Amino acid sequence: MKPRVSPPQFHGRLHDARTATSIGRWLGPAFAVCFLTGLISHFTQHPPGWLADAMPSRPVWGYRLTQGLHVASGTAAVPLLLAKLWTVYPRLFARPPLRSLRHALERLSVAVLVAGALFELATGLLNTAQWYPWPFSFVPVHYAVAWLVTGALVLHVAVKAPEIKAHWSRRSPGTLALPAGDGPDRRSLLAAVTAGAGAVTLTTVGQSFTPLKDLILFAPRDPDQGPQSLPVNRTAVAAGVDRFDAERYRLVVRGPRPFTLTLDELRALPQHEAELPIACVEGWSRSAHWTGVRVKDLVERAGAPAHARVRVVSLQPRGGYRVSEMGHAHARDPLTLLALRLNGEELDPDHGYPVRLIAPNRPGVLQTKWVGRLEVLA
Ligand SMILES: Nc1nc2c(c(=O)[nH]1)N[C@H]1C(S)=C(S)[C@@H](COP(=O)(O)O)O[C@H]1N2
Ligand SMILES: [Mo]
Repeated sequence: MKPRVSPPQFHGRLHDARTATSIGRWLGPAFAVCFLTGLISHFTQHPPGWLADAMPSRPVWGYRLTQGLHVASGTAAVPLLLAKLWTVYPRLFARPPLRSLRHALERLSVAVLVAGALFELATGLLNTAQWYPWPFSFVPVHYAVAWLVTGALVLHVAVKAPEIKAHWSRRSPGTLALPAGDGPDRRSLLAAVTAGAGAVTLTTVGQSFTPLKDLILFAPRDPDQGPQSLPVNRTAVAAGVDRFDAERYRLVVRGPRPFTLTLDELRALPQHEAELPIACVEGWSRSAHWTGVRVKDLVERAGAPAHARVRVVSLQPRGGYRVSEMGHAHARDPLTLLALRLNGEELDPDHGYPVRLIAPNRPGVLQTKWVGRLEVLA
């Protein structure tokens, strides 16, 4: 390719379309996986009406896998994106800056792509660290910008298709014409980028893929840390439910045949066990052993029709996660429990004492703690 855009200060042979394509080979799929798993997460948490009734409760590990992939692909994309930006940054100084309307539009779309991609990776990464140093609400903004980035990315790939095609295969005709030494340089750069992406993945993915948890170096969460070997996002004190009176506690079940249960009555009901993960949207996940009452038994006793949705309301006075809803697949799944015990002990206050919801294939944000009420929805 003719170096049409590089002013003389950029001699680097690696600032070229071939290197950009080689990195894009990985960066593109990382963004695609991140976007698709992000969509899954979004629609799991905010399903439109028709979808709410269709959300499957199996496989048990479904959300853990997709959210683990979301955070892992986003994390791996950080070194890939930085390398890609390094490769193409001389184009920032292209002269003349705008050659035509088409060129102007192309530059604008790349600007949107770069700004949006940096924004998504930065906010996502800070979110995994539970740090929200911005004045807007993370979820809707992260979601909206994801569409912007994906649109700009599709446009970018379409515009660059001829160059991508020319450089995609490992031995394109151009290779032989390159100056000696270029091949090894490029290979070294790509090896370093691959090693960087691999290293950040291996040292963080253990936060959700627990077989690799001993390799965790940079992950904000150690899945072992926390009461009863399970991490906590919001503690009982932070949620304002720490002054709890077991004598006065009642589980209220609303439905065609409403009833209430004391804590002792809950304990006296048939208890069931389930091995289920908490899969937090922030990227950590941990499996645990839960014991409790089946939600199915409670809603059937309340006279719920087979396809009824169920709302779970916490004792927590305020906060975004005090209420969650589930479709009939979750409500009727034998593994969906109002758990009273965790790993063989009564729930720790921070895990939702006296009862918390635990259901298969469900994001952590919807595993409501300190449950005070179940409502069968018409
Ligand atoms: N009432 C209530 N339930 C809640 C939350 C909350 O803030 N309030 N946080 C949710 C989030 S984000 C997660 S990841 C899980 C964490 O459960 P754990 O603290 O027992 O691990 O609880 C969920 N249940
Ligand atoms: Mo979470």
